[in-house]
Amino acid sequence: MKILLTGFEPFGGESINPSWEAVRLVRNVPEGMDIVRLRLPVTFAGARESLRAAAREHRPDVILSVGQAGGREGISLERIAVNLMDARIPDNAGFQPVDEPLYADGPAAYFSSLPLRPLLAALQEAEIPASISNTAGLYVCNAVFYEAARLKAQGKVRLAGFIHVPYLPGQAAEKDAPSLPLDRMVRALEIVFENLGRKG
Ligand code: PCA
Repeated sequence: MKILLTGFEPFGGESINPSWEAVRLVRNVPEGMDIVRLRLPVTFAGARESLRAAAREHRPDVILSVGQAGGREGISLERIAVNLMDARIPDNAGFQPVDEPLYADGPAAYFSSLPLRPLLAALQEAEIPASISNTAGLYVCNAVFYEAARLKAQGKVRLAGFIHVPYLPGQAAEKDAPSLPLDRMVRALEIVFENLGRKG
């Protein structure tokens, strides 16, 4: 089974993005899983295009994308990708869309095709703070999630999902924000891979 696993470059004044740090450190995956890692830019156009190009090139069975959601407490298993861009801050290319659809002809939203409940149970079993989230925001992460879900809807991949991770302790220190150590994030991703075959 081939997995396209994506993380993001830093944005919003940060010098690190925990999503990419976790993605690059994932090691212990089930036998037969082949992981292709991709670091996406935090730009609406660039991230969407890179994801589509990587899907064309590698033909993955599964697309799992990971992003930073500063301020959140634990791992967020995202449930819904919305057909809208509404940016509170400009992306890394200076683009700041307000209330623009991703696809004029696309459905309002797609659901994650990951087995969210079993994944949540497995994360809780491992004592990793986690929850199912009903919004991935309307920024670049949501746009990437929508692209992946669209590929799934078109039958080009079997599963498409998105996970947000909190700040790392070093990022959170000055902000009085919650955080999660990197090794817990890496383990969370490994647990997701171990449980991908479960029925949601
Ligand atoms: N988080 C942003 C974009 C990149 C990232 O890591 C988001 O939640 O949209």
